[in-house]
Amino acid sequence: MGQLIAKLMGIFGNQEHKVIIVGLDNAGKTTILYQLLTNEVVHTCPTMGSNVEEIVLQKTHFLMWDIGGQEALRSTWNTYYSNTEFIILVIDSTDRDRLLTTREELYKMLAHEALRDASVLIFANKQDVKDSMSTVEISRFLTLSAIKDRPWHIQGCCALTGEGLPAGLQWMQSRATAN
Ligand SMILES: Nc1nc2c(ncn2[C@@H]2O[C@H](COP(=O)(O)OP(=O)(O)OP(=O)(O)O)[C@@H](O)[C@H]2O)c(=O)[nH]1
Ligand SMILES: [Mg+2]
Repeated sequence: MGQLIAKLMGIFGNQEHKVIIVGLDNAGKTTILYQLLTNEVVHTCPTMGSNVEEIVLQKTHFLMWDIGGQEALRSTWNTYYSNTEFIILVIDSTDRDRLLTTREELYKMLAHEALRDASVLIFANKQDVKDSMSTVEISRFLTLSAIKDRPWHIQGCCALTGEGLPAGLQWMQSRATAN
């Protein structure tokens, strides 16, 4: 019965897709979440726990969990993993020094059993800043082309203006309805 309801909800587009927004502190995760929700820049403080909001695009419902990225909080990310369909990895494209740390966090997540079926959207944020790393540069460093076991997509964006965010959301929406 539960499965039938889930299927019918899927047909009518009301199924909720769980998304986790992860990435190092200061990457812009919370700014992205509220830019997507309100089309405005909100004043943020470092997230200590998480924020959760529902975002609907063309009848596709995403339940978005924005999780604090400070080092001490990263070990708690796995408590959010169950039933996750999409990982949004947010990268501060100006933060060359910590791209290696981001890479390590990415591959740790990809190896986690609970995220085995999750697709990955990478937002290369802060593209408005001069000399920020391009999506090509980031893709190479993260060796994204080696990820063969799941769909992934990288999108440059600026959370302050919202540029690039709809395109990323659109990619998730097309993946969500393809399944
Ligand atoms: N220039 C620029 N600044 C941005 C952009 N996105 C976010 N910021 C700024 O980056 C800072 C951190 O943004 P947050 O959204 O709080 O970062 P976070 O990833 O949620 O950080 P934690 O909650 O600590 O994990 C804020 O001062 C934002 O205004 C962007 O696209 N460009
Ligand atoms: Mg935050």
